Amino acid sequence: MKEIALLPENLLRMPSVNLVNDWYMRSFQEIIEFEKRDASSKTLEYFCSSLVKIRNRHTDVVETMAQGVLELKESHDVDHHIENSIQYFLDRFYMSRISIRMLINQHTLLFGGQLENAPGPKGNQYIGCIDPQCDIVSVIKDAYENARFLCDQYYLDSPDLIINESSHNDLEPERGIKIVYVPSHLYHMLFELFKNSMRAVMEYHACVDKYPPIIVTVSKGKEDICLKMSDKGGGLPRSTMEHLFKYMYSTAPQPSKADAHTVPLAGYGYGLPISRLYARYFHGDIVLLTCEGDGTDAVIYMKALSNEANELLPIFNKSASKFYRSTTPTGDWSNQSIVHMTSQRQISI
Ligand code: W6P
Repeated sequence: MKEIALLPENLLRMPSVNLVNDWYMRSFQEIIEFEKRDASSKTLEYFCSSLVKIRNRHTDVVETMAQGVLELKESHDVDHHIENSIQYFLDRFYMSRISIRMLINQHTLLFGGQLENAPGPKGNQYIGCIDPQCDIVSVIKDAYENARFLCDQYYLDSPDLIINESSHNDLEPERGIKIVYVPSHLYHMLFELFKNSMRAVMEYHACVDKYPPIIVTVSKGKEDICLKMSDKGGGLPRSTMEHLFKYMYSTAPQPSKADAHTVPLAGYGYGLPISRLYARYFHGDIVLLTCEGDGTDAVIYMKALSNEANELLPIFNKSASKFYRSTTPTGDWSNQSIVHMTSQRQISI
């Protein structure tokens, strides 16, 4: 909330941004109420139902902030500095939202008494929304099938999927790579990448009715688990690549929810930048490599060792607030090692 207050003034005045700010104010007030209470079972029950209410209140935060950015673009000139501030803010804001929603999900699943930590589909013992034995290939197939359904509806056909598994660790079996992960996060990233790849393949090969398959290679090394999705969708010019993860660039009027089913693969939206945040949240990443005239490789990196896959969180401090006045990269993430990758200068507080 302190960081929202540092946003460019023009953006702060937009009605949608105000609405989001009000949601946060109300939720914060509701949460600090619990400071006064004792830890009776009645309080715990009420705490759970408050969390559910807060989660529902904040369901449309991403769309509403996007609307706010759109309102700004339509009413004001947006210079580089403002665009930078918005990119910086939204990355941190959505990352913070991912982590808070993860905590709310954990709490309500573990203490809400709905599921009683029931075994997952294959008898797996989920811990809240974490699957300690997340089967990567089945998440890939699930995301592919659902993206293909949309692709078939829109283009009346879809590219096939080929999955290759390879393990560079001789001690590991070649098939069935498992990982401690939140399957819904992995699904979100894969679904987004599949939609982009499918659209590219269908548009690029529109004249011939034979479509090259999308090939996903899953590999496990000592440090990383890598999921490489290769399409032959003709790629993109290198100059457009840098924009794919930008919120300002991706902000176009969204199709209304009512026509969502008629334009299923439309627009990049916020899908790519938010997918990359999901990957980075557990110290992974998403990287795109494109060859114009051929196709695109998208790689999801995940940490192979679960003890390295802890949360990466934005923190609010003097360095963070400085950013909104200068565009110098500053050390304002909870994990300092990320600073080495993003800037030469490291500023400590
Ligand atoms: C494209 C553009 C793109 C973005 C993200 C993932 C895959 C692809 N393929 O042509």
